[in-house]
Amino acid sequence: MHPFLRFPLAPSLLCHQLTSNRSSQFLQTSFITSPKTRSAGTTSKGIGKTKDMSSSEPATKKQKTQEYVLYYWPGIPGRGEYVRLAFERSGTPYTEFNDGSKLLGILTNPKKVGHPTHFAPPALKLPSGRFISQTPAILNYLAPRLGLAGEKWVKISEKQKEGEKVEVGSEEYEGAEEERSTVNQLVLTALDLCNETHDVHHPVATEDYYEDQKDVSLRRAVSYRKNRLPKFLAHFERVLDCNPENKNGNTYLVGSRTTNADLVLFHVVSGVEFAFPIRVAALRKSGKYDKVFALKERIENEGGIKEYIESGRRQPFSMGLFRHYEELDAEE
Ligand SMILES: N[C@@H](CCC(=O)N[C@@H](CS)C(=O)NCC(=O)O)C(=O)O
Repeated sequence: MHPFLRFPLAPSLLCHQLTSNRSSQFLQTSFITSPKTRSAGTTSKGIGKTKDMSSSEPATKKQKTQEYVLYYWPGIPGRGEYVRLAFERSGTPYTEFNDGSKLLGILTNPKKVGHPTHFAPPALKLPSGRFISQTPAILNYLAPRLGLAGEKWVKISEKQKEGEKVEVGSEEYEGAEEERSTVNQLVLTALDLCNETHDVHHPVATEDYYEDQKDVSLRRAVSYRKNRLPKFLAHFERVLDCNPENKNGNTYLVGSRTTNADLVLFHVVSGVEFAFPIRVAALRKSGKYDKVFALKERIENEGGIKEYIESGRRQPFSMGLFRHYEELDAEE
């Protein structure tokens, strides 16, 4: 039976995890029968209020909220996780709307979200009521506001707090924008790796089952393991290596502080390690990508992220973007 017909209540594509894998019945069931809301719990920083939004109607575009609301599917970290990490690292309050039965209906309805409507989650509702979708667009918006766009934007924000103006077009402003664009560039490359990792298990059609494209998937996995994954890791290793601020052993992709680029790479490498544990162990052992793995370990232990992981609120990888299929993994 066509996957869409099996889940008439479900939107056509749920990050490809709900409709495209025969072995993810638990996700399918939980989506249809009990749409859950995952709201961030309380942490030591007091972020992520435990507001249950599952039964409440989402605010419309005209209603202003006090805080950011992340609209994303329930049950998987997915691409929503990249947005969560930015909030968690910076200690920024946010809540989530995770009612899978309403999500696409809201995001595609101009009466709910205004212009433009949205293709797919994640989407972020800003305190103004405006919605933004596309993971990198959301991150690029948040970066200067959350101190994750690099040192130069942090300095500007500090000045602004003191009431000092930094003019658009000034050397300082342009320098900060350039740095922010560099962060965005690296975010996009890390997300390319995320997308390619996903495409290994869905190389033909996102709406079809993995089992129905397994032959191509097995071929794609060889190329991914041998060529693509090492190429991406080598790229990031080089970036870490040539950052002059890393001379003392630091592992920042940009400058000398954590940016969205570090957070996204951290999550992608974690996901790749979940999906391809044997291959990643071999790549680790090669010693060629030590800085990339050191970055991952650094972020795991950084303020905000450490507490987030320890809180148990960080959802485990399962059958979302990053999936583990034994037959796709090998040492080389
Ligand atoms: N490029 C978009 C991709 C968004 C996306 O693929 N979202 C998934 C969930 S992670 C989805 O629900 N897709 C539905 C679809 O592609 O129809 C982004 O980075 O946000």
